[in-house]
Amino acid sequence: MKNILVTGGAGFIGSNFIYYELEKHPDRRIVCLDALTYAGNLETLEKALKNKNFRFVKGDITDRKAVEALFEEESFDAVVNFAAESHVDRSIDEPEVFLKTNILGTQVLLDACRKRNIRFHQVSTDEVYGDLPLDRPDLFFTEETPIHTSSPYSASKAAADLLVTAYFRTYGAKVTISRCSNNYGPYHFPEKLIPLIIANALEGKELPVYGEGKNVRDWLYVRDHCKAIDLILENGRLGEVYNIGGHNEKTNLEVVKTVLKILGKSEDLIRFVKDRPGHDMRYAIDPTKIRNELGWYPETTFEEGIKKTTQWYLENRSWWENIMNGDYVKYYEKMYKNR
Ligand code: NAD
Ligand code: TDX
Repeated sequence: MKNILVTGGAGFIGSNFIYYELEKHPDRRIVCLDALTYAGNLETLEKALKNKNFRFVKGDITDRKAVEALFEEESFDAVVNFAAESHVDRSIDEPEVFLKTNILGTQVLLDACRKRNIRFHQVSTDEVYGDLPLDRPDLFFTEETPIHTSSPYSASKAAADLLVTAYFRTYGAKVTISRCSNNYGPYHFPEKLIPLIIANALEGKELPVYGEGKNVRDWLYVRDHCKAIDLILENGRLGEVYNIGGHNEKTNLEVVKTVLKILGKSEDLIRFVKDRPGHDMRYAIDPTKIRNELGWYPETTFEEGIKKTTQWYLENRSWWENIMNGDYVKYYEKMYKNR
């Protein structure tokens, strides 16, 4: 595969994937299409923009004309779709844009791919399976677990997944889907739990923990997710779903306390606040299929990954401060004003 379109590459996981690909496949060209919504940050791609094998295009995946024009201009071998509205709390307040981007945007990309017989990979989430009870630690999500969504976010992701498999069955589109558990690592937008806790703790601000902090998430270091997608793109079976997760289950309170310990900050900063409506209790992935079929395994334990991540936020303070103070939105203008 020589030329890959990565949508949503100015966000958290997409940008990590771009860096992974540029490093792992130096002969590969990566084009990033990103609308630069509040969650997109071109500063994240600063190093990639210096690489001759990388091109950034500002554009919306729901804009059929713009997407078609890009596909006519470029000759893609594959598309990896990260572009999405991704924050559950925002989906509860304003669901509509989630339906538009996550479902209709996926359809636009699927149409562009199936017309040209281009390989398409959909980056989905374990949240499409709903949640598991806390008192059944023996239960895990497999690829056969029924779709059972809780939030407008997860419902929109599930709808997109169903569309992807429908395009496989009806049109023979060359598709795969991955469903990963919670990621953490560099370039994670500080509205999500881990980066929010690190940033707030460093600024001596309160740390909001929803409910009693007993909800469990299955954390995966972002680079391990990128490695899995790369493997699926190379060797995944068409029409298949692959679950991705590394058996790193932690309660939210455990995560918050771990971060505080690494930073040497006091637990007095913790504030228990009103719970998220419909809050999923526990996510836990069974990754047997991807391990057996593609030889994937996670390389970073939670203990190592959370230390590396905290260190990254300490060393890249201006990256998240620019987000907190809103300056990051000026980066695109600055970069492109003379072009
Ligand atoms: P993110 O919110 O950090 O990034 C999303 C990116 O998509 C941003 O750069 C944004 O500008 C872009 N975007 C949004 N709407 C767009 C549109 N209409 N057209 C073009 N670009 C648009 O998200 P993330 O955490 O990196 O998640 C990436 C993908 O991975 C999502 O599809 C998400 O559902 C999935 N996922 C995330 C996690 C996680 O823990 N973060 C876990 C599993 C799956
Ligand atoms: O301030 C907070 N306090 C808190 O207790 C925030 C932002 C979150 N939480 C809790 C809610 C969750 O139980 O922490 C947990 C993690 O929350 P988020 O970081 O918002 O992630 P989550 O809702 O689990 O969803 C994430 O993982 C799956 C991503 O945002 C999704 O895009 C992905 O699909």
